[in-house]
Amino acid sequence: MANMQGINGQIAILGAGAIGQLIHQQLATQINTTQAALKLIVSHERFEQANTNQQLSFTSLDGNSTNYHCQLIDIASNTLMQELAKVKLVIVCVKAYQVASALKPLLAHLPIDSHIMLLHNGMGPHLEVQSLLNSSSTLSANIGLSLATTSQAALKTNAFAIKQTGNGATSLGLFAGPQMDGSLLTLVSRAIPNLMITDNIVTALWTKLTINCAINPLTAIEQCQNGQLAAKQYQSQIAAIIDECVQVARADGVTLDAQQMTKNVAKVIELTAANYSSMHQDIAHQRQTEIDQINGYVVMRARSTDINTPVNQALVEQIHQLQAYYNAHN
Ligand code: KPL
Repeated sequence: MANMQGINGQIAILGAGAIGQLIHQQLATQINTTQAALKLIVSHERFEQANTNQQLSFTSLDGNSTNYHCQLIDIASNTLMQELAKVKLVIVCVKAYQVASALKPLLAHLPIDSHIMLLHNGMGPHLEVQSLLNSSSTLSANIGLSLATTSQAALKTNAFAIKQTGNGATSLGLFAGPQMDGSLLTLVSRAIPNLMITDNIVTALWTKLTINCAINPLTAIEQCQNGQLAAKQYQSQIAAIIDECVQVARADGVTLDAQQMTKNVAKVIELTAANYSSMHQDIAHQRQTEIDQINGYVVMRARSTDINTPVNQALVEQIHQLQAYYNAHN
């Protein structure tokens, strides 16, 4: 258990989705919770569903379930500002399209020596948050920004219960501003299994983005598990998606090897064969997807270059059409 005397401040996780709850559980096992150092900031609707003494339920990969206490904070509560004044690290685990709007109202209340860590699928919100930090006030400009990407996976079985479904690696690195406090970084490294600290987090994000570009929209459109993409019929489309990603990444200053990326995508398809991708699940449940922060990010970054991205563009359009269809029928 980490020595909380050495940790000057508190950790707040923003977002109680599957990954938010997973990271909460992993940190909770490292922190002496009687010192109330770990909080979970949730939407007002989610808070209303909770008890004053809410328990979270966690089922591990080997099927063992545990319940543990969690201190919830309502994002719309009057006490939020006082709570934020004590926070030294905010781990943002909301959907990619919610990151900037969820963080914006919190920024002015965070201490100047605090740190933000983004952990979500896709890319783009890091640029929005960086510009929010630079434009909001001189104080916010001192807040450090780290980015993380994870191959861990979890499924929400109800509002306050998750089941872990995958235990891959997580990469974490500083993107802008001062580095995270050393004791917090040690705690996060101990809590999250297979965590790699990298000084090139943007390359790690582009690598994961390319994997998501190849797998997520195709599984959503074909309504299939990840494993079905191993079939021969998808290989030329997957190769074309990867090729466009590699070209745009290069224009962004990131070198990815197309052959290696093809192997990585095939490996993830194999390792997660029985899983339904997050975009498949979003489409199946008629929710907003992260398409604009996945293939849409590649298309957007290509616009200022002479690189064409017709394959990623077509996937963005197909997913937009599916979303528009159910939005119009709900
Ligand atoms: O990250 C994923 C997702 O579903 O969003 C992959 C790697 C495709 C695993 O399902």
